[in-house]
Amino acid sequence: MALFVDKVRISIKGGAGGAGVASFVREKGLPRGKPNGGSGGSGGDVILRATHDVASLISYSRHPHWRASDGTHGEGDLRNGAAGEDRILLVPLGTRVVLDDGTVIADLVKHDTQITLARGGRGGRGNAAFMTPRRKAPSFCEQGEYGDELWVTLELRLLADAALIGFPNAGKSTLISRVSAAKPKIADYPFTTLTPNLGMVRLEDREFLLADIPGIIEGASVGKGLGHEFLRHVERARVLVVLLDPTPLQSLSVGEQYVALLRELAGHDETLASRTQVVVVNKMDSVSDPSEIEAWAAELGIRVHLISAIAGTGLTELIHVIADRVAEHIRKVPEREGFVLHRPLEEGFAVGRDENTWVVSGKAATRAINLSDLTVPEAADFAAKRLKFAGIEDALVEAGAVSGDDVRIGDVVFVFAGDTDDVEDDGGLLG
Ligand SMILES: Nc1nc2c(ncn2[C@@H]2O[C@H](COP(=O)(O)OP(=O)(O)OP(=O)(O)O)[C@@H](O)[C@H]2O)c(=O)[nH]1
Ligand SMILES: [Mg+2]
Repeated sequence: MALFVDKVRISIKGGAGGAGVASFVREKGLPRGKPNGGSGGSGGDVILRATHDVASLISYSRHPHWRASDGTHGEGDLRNGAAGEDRILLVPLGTRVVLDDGTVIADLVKHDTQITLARGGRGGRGNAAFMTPRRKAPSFCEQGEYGDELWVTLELRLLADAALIGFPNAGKSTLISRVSAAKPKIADYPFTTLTPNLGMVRLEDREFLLADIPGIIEGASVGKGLGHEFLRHVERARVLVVLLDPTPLQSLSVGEQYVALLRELAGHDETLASRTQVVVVNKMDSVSDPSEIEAWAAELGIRVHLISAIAGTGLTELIHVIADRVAEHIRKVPEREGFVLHRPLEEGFAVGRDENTWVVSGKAATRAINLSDLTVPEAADFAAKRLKFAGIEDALVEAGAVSGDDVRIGDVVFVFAGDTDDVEDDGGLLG
């Protein structure tokens, strides 16, 4: 049996940027020539891309950890490192991306739409990049940045054109096996179908994608049976095919089944109650007196299709009717909408307090001190300038930091030197 996986939580990580390098041209007679350290390559991104070539999320349940490759380090002679390769994760159409706080950041319903989930780190610059008229021989360089790291949940909602809705045993799987190439398990006990089956129905020049989902029972919308878990696959179906069973296998009459099924659909999602319906009574081969069913159908006032999935009666007409309803819906709602939230880059910084230490977090802050060796005075001066330039020094003063306080940024702790007007002359705020 093919496994159907429609929800997985995965860990993703962008590649780390390569480090820059500090090196110098070797010239005869000179201790140090011009700086020629190259920059590191950026890390690869982790990208999620929807495609109709993939049917389930199963590969992700087997391998929950995905990362893009790292950039390589810069080298002397102005050679820059190579960028890390992006990692592209293919997912089925209808995949949503949910953050741990419940935010849905993407709903990929179209072929080839994608979202960058984790950005790779920037490569560090080599010392050649820090050369200025005043700083002719910088001896420091930058480290590479780490890539973004996060967990997301991928949730699949099938994009079937029509979905079969019915109580367990109604004959949903039998029907899909008769009208498509799908080969689901069929048996005379409830909950034979545990995961959705998809089948492409083709007749003459028409085709539509039909889904057979596990049987729904009363209370499904509040978590009873298997139905609830799979009701979300019904949400996007253009047409609901309500399949009723007139045999004593069911404790409810077809009329009662119909009312109960609609109640469960509405309980799950109100818009489902008004979705286009095709109402079908199956197993007519085992009904000796159809008059009761016909009377109910007349009372209902909508067309009810009487079929036998096993005997094959009424199936051609039913397929045409479903195809008509699907086509009507496509004319009204041509393409189902998806979206990708463009999350702003977290470039800013924030000042907080941890016991007796000021803590500055955020990319702007870690970038400012992302240098190869902060014990080198030249690098420390440079970092101090960057902190001042990024407004971090002012923010610390505003928050109440005074000279002598400990400040932590990333892994580095230093002593705050107060509001410095000219960081270059007084040694900077890195103590
Ligand atoms: N007499 C008769 N029996 C049928 C017909 N269609 C299905 N059945 C029988 O009904 C029983 C249930 O059929 P399934 O197709 O497994 O039903 P289902 O709706 O998929 O059931 P679940 O997967 O449990 O929800 C099986 O014993 C079928 O052989 C029909 O047209 N006539
Ligand atoms: Mg079934």
